[in-house]
Amino acid sequence: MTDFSLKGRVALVTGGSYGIGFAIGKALAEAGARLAFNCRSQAHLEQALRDYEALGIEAQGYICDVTDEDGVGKMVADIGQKLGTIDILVNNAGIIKRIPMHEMKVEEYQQVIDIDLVAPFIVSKAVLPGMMRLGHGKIINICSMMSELGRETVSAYAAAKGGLKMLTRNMASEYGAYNIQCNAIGPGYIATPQTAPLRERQADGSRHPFDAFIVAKTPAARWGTTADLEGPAVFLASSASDFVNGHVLYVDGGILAYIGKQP
Ligand code: NAP
Ligand code: GCO
Repeated sequence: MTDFSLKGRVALVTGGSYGIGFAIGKALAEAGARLAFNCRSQAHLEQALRDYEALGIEAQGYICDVTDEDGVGKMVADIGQKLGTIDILVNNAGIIKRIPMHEMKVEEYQQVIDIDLVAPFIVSKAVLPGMMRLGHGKIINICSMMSELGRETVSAYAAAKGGLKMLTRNMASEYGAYNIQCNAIGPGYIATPQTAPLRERQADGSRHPFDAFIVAKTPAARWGTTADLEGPAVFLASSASDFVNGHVLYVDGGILAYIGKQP
């Protein structure tokens, strides 16, 4: 019988305080995993702990910037002490900066690359030895439509998410022999704080042009919700996906398959 249970597993979701990370953390915990998450803000951490508790989930929260290799190492060690060796890692923490490339500062480009591409390397590197000792592991990187497509103003983000797709494939190649599967989820356009600027009502009360654009580009004719990502995350975190490796599972309502509704 296919097993989607995560009972007895320890999961770390980076950026699990709200948005997609919170939903994935919730889903993994509801499937039986012991949950740890991190973020940078004390206020976000405290709110997330209350939110998880309201769902009956006892989560271990950490203030840790995923770009801080020493801090990540200390967090992974503390999780090992408190919950056990990490079996499941979701590299979810990420930012975007929407700036025309010719106006973007190198520091701004670098910050997006550091958080969205270098940090998944840092956190994965910290958890791999434990997974290798366990003889199993699941790493799920959160990619994007921008792992496949470009658009104006998101050069740093697209470069990072395109790189994250290939990091996923390379980790799958390098660690498959240890029974560690590394896959990615590629969300479409999901209603979270990160995309709120793209959905804001205009001064005259009309819909944001990008909002209407995305709905027309999506066969499902809607924005995704964080709940749409919960099942795919449990699948890739569970033994049901033990022979799935190096795959990017696009959860996009069909955007990548569709030329878009005729105007
Ligand atoms: P979000 O609402 O902005 O949430 C980002 C989360 O990451 C927050 O918990 C934030 O908490 C944390 N975070 C950001 N930088 C961090 C850092 N340096 N260290 C630790 N935690 C950090 O974003 P989201 O929409 O949920 O997106 C989550 C992931 O999905 C990102 O990788 C994003 O690129 C990707 N994605 C999003 C969409 C979408 O449409 N929303 C689609 C495809 C992919 P703090 O601010 O407290 O650190
Ligand atoms: C943007 C959006 C997208 C989404 C997501 C799509 O400005 O185009 O923020 O990048 O966040 O990555 O999959």
